[in-house]
Amino acid sequence: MRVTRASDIDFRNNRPRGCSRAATPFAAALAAVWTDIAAANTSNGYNLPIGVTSLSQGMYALHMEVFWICVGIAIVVFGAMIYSLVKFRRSQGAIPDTTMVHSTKVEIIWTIVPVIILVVMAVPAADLILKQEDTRNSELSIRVTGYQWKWQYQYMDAGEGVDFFSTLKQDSNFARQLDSGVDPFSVPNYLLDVDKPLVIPSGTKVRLLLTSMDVIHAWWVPDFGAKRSAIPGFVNELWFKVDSGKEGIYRGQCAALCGRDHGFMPVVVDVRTPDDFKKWVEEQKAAAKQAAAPSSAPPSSAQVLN
Ligand SMILES: [Cu+2]
Repeated sequence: MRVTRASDIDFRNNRPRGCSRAATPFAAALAAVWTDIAAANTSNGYNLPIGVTSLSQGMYALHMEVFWICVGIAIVVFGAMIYSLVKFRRSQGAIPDTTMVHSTKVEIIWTIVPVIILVVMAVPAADLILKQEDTRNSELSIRVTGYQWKWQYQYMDAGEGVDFFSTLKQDSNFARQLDSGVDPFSVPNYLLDVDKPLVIPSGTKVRLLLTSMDVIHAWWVPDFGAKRSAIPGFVNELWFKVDSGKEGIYRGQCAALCGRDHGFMPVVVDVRTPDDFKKWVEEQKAAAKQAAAPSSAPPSSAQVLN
């Protein structure tokens, strides 16, 4: 089946590109949404992202399962309702049945059926929640601290000693200023880019320990199915394991209204292969060592005079 993408739709005319017949905007939009749902296409914002971790894929599967149950319920309920409205209308000579005021059989059925539906939804949901909370056997821990309005990443385990802040990238920060004169559409990844992203290895169970130094923030990357509050005085845990072969840049945002610049503290994660990650850690440690080492250069004349 051909997958419809956002780029395939001519938004000015609200119909698929190359469509010679003038379809109504609503019908075209509905057709596009339906095609995307059927093809599990999540690239255009109509649906949840499937993501790159087992948790995000589990969330997507659960979401679709509940969605189809809702579609089934809607068809049965609205079908019965519309059929009854049409078939038993007064103009057709329908006579109301005023004798049936109670039916134990019907009451048992409409109690048991919803209970079964709820259990069918609750079992996989509980299973997924238990998986989300299971941070055992993580291979890399990173302490994440929220500040108004930036993130600090402090590595433990294999990355012990690596410690840096991640703030909004300069071009986005400049463009967002009042009367900057910069068209935000000209800035790549406007408000979704940082000076120094969090770097993690693929195929590795990464555990984040989240806290905050001021107000409540929330660390959120939709493609990881990962979102948790960073609360002052508490340490919350969160884990994800990005599938091998899914290396790349993933973006998210602070998801708790945390003050004036809440919209300006994005999250960017650079997922690398374990070998590339090891190299990156070594580079960071070498750079930190160099920065901390006392200068071996002879003092300048100005320093001597002082
Ligand atoms: Cu925040």
